[in-house]
Amino acid sequence: MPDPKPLYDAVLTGNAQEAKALTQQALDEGVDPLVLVNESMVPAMDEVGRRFQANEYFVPELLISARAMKAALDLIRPLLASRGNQPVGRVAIGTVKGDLHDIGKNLVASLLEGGGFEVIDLGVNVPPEQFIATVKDRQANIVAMSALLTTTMPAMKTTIEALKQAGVRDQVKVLVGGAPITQKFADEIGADGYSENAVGAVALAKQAIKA
Ligand code: B12
Repeated sequence: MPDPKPLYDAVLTGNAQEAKALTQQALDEGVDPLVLVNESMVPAMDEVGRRFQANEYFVPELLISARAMKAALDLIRPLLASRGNQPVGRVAIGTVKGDLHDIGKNLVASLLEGGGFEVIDLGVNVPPEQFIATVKDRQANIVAMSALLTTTMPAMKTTIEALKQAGVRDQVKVLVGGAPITQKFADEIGADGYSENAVGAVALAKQAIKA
């Protein structure tokens, strides 16, 4: 394992070119892509969040760090996806209505692909109707929702209610996640599963398919 600090610093300071180059170099040296995610990239975004909260970083800094994270993730995503074998289930994943954060959602989507799932990524700001249409038209058997804002957490509940109204709630397992989400909240809104990270999301999805 190379020193995690240079990639951490590149994401933290929003140096996308450097983040990409360091990621490519590490991958060429045979470093496990998940090590890069877990030891450099996610901790860097955590520090970005801390600085934002402490008024040391503002939205432009958030954006350039997110861009650097995305540049590095773009190199990692295909490698995670190619780890899978047979499709084990079909997941409709999206960040809920009103919420534009997609870094965690993209990570979950990549690992699910790596875990052998077919992933239909609906993107960000996804209204309930779009989840419902995907369940109906594409026979998704898992709905995975991400939310990063406390103000958009209720959209998860709204989506579950809408799935019920549309008569498709029983056809799917609903998984939820994102920094402000807790197991307690997941239970309260009637979700089938919650995980605090992307690795756990894959285990959860596999369990959900079996149940
Ligand atoms: C990057 C970022 C942004 C970027 C997003 C870029 C992008 N393309 O995503 C930009 C600059 C656009 C942004 C905008 C805003 N942001 Co912002 N942002 C962040 C930041 C720094 C990092 C988020 C992140 O990517 N984390 C890294 C990923 C890997 O972690 P994650 O998303 O939690 O995902 C992991 C798990 O949660 C889990 N997971 C995630 N989804 C799912 C789904 C399932 C099904 C499962 C099982 C698991 C799972 O697995 C993931 C991997 O392990 C956070 C602070 C933080 N540390 O969380 C603030 C933060 C989320 N933002 C915040 C705010 C306030 C905003 C704005 C309102 C700012 C503004 N005034 O404009 C806007 C809102 C825009 C909108 N409508 O969505 C606040 C939210 C506060 C709150 N209580 O709601 C935070 C917490 C910052 C803070 N400390 O104040 N933001």
